[in-house]
Amino acid sequence: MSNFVSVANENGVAVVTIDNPPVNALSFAVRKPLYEALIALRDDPAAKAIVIACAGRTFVAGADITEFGKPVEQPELRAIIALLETIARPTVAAIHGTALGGGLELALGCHFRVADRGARLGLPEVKLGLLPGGGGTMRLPRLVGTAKALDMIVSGAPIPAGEAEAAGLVDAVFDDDLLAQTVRFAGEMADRSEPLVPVRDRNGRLAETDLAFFDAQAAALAKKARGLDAPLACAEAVRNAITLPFDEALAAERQLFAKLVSGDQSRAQRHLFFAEREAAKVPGKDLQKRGVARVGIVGAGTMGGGIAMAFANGGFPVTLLETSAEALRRGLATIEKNYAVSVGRGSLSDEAKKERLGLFRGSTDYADLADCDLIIEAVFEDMAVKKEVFGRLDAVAKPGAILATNTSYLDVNAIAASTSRPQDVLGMHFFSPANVMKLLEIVRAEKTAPDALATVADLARRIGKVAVVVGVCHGFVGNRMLAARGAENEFLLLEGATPGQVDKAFTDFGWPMGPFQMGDLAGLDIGWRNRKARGQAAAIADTLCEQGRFGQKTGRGWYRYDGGSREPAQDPEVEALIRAKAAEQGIAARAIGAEEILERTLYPLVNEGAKILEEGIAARASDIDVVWVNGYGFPVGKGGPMFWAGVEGAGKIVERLEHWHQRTGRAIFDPAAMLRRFAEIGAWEGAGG
Ligand code: T1G
Repeated sequence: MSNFVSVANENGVAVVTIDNPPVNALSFAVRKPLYEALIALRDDPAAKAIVIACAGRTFVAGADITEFGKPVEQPELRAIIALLETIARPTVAAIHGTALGGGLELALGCHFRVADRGARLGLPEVKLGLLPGGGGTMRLPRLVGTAKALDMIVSGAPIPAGEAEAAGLVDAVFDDDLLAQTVRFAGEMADRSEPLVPVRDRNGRLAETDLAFFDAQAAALAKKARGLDAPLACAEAVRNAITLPFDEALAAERQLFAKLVSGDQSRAQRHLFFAEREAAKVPGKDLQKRGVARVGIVGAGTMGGGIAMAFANGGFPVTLLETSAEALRRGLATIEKNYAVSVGRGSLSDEAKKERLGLFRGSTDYADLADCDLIIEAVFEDMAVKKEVFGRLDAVAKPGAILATNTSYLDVNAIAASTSRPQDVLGMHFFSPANVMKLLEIVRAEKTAPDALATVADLARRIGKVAVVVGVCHGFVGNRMLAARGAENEFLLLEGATPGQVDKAFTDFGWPMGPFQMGDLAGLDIGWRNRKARGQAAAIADTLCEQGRFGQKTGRGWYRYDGGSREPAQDPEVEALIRAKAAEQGIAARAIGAEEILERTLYPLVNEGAKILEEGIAARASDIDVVWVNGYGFPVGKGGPMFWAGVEGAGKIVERLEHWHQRTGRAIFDPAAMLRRFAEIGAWEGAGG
């Protein structure tokens, strides 16, 4: 056989083992010997049944994503599955870890599937801008029904083995000894007399489908697609499984797949798949991670409470410190309320809530942080307050404990310098709500030790965060670029655009909401306080705040929110204010289209990203994409600002930036050298592309 596929005989049952670390991806190097092994076994009467299993930590986690966009080498996965379905002896997939994408499709080509209790099964292709291309859109509905299949394929979310068994996807679940149990199971199936029916011929569950209900379900899911093609294609393919003969539907699936795989959206989402994995890598060979068993949080406010929940959700005991018993009581009460809301929504069980709350230890005494391996400060955003806290942490924290600040803007080097252990100090910039938002900017200060960075990057994965290591500058990567994206907002309004027009340009581009609606959601008073602290002004926004228009929380901001609704309504008072401010500055209104709005907001965003790369604040352009997609809602189908710049055309971006620089003289339009270089060579130089 080959290094990647081996065959053994266990009591007359042939066990085919795939071994392609780390996740047994179905690369050509696996497909070819697998196909050959199955052909040999098909024609080998000695094998009374065939088991397909995997070595290592997981069953097949899908096709090899790195092969997409390249010429396809035969045999394809489809051919292997078609061969499997011709085998007249029981075939059984033994699933442990994850069976995802092409891996689950391979298992669906078997007569039976058995799984380890801890296994998860799913078709996540939609997260790569694709759809299951190995017959999953028509074999899965035949086992679990069309409603469940549609939900699994359009969401891409895997399900646990127990749920898969209840849904009819797997035939048995074992708590241990998977392979031995599977061989026994396969032997029993071989001894049975019932005819073997390939999944492709099981139409019972399809016949149960209520097409009207299905179409309504598909329409509701399509609404959430926000310009992404893959979810719609997924729904269309599953509908074909209901309405068309198997082979016709399979051919249609292939066409839909071919269209998606060569499209910009899937290229963008595949870029993000690898970018997220690269972003968390800390340079340095075999860095020993420090042990982290207990986490301390200083400050039980909105951020501190959310961060504490993120760690408790990850199974970490948490010590939550506050300045007074009353503040502590309030903080813990908010945490309990948040968990109760999740229980109410059915996204958390009562047991899990109790378990998580059991992980919290409240305190008002710094000494209680002495046994923490990581302490995160989440207090008021003021340098003097931060330094005072770090001075006290320096006194009580044990040697080797990592001290992290959750500052969004302040100089982490200065905070580190206020301790005797700057090598143990770094930034952990969470995004609100910290127990929900996936992004974590890990801020590397000048003296931060690489093992401290590696420890925190690994921790981030364990609490379900997407981590990006960034350098120290004002606003780090995300907030610094956000300022550049927003710098033109007021000018656009003064020159004739309305908040509604600007926001529509953004939502049409694929953002969940535009800058003005986002401002109203976050609260306009936050930006106002920051501007005042930095001696900056924004004529229109400052006036709105002076009038008490802080956004949704006061029912009025850039928009009106009548009767507590969250739906923004245009407000003629705001438009009158804008025109008055423009008149004060002698600016006449003119028609401003969506293209100009995006040029004057997204091109400076990319330009600032290029400057950040030049300064080494971000190690790779793809890191910036991960920040913006996971922290600021940049559309996944566009791959992030730096990837999008490649699709949009760096030459065009430079030319238009120069146009606006000449016209306005504003520095945000002055093209960065790194961006000009990108326009020349078509790649972000010295950066991970
Ligand atoms: N192809 C190529 N490389 C892969 C890969 C894949 N499918 N999955 C993971 N890797 C690499 C990854 O880049 C990383 O590399 C290493 O493996 C460990 O991954 C025809 C069209 C399985 C849950 O979408 O979700 O099948 O950084 O860090 O956290 O219909 O990997 O070490 O160099 O993520 O333990 C569908 C993708 C493909 C699943 C494990 N499958 N993988 O998570 O490890 S499309 C997926 C995952 C398809 C068919 C279609 C996760 C995981 P490096 P990791 P992990």
